[in-house]
Amino acid sequence: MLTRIDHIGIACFDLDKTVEFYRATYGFEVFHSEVNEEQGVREAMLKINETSDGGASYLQLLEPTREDSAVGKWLAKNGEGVHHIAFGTADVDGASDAIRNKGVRVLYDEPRTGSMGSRITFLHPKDCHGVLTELVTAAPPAATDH
Ligand code: V0V
Ligand code: CO
Repeated sequence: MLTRIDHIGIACFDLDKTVEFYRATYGFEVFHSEVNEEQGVREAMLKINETSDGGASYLQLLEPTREDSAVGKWLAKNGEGVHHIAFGTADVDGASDAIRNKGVRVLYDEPRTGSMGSRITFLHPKDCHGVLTELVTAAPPAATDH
């Protein structure tokens, strides 16, 4: 059902400085960047590796675009660090329903738009042993415009 780590979401105060740290320290380059106004983030995706199901794994660096966003609130409380993990699945709708039926709170009734045209939803961290957990179905290759 869940076939890879799609990404690890890392909250930061200054996206450009954090991108530069990952480039200078590890040699990771920005694969894609965008602003997601609905989620209140400016983000950069650094591709780490391809995966056997045709997808890939990324680091997702996140800077809030407003203080009252999920990442803005989290940063004010915790400072910079790992904000969420995201599992990749071919079927985010089916995975959401299956996990909801196990009694875990799925935050959205329907998946919303994520990075690179993906469809995403989140599981409540209080139901996941303290880990904000995202489920992602990547856009079909032709729909990815980066
Ligand atoms: C909050 N809590 C967390 C947490 N955020 N625990 C672990 N990891 C996190 N990231 C805890 C917090 O410490 C509180 O625990 C409790 O949950 C309630 O938190 P709160 O500060 O009162 O905040 P809420 O309830 O207003 O919001 C928390 C939720 C919110 C998880 C509901 O952050 C949310 O809707 N997140 C989903 C959307 C999101 O994160 N978007 C940004 C990434 P105590 O103190 O009560 O014990 S966008 C993205 O990933 C994209 C676009 C993509 O991948 O493509
Ligand atoms: Co994410």
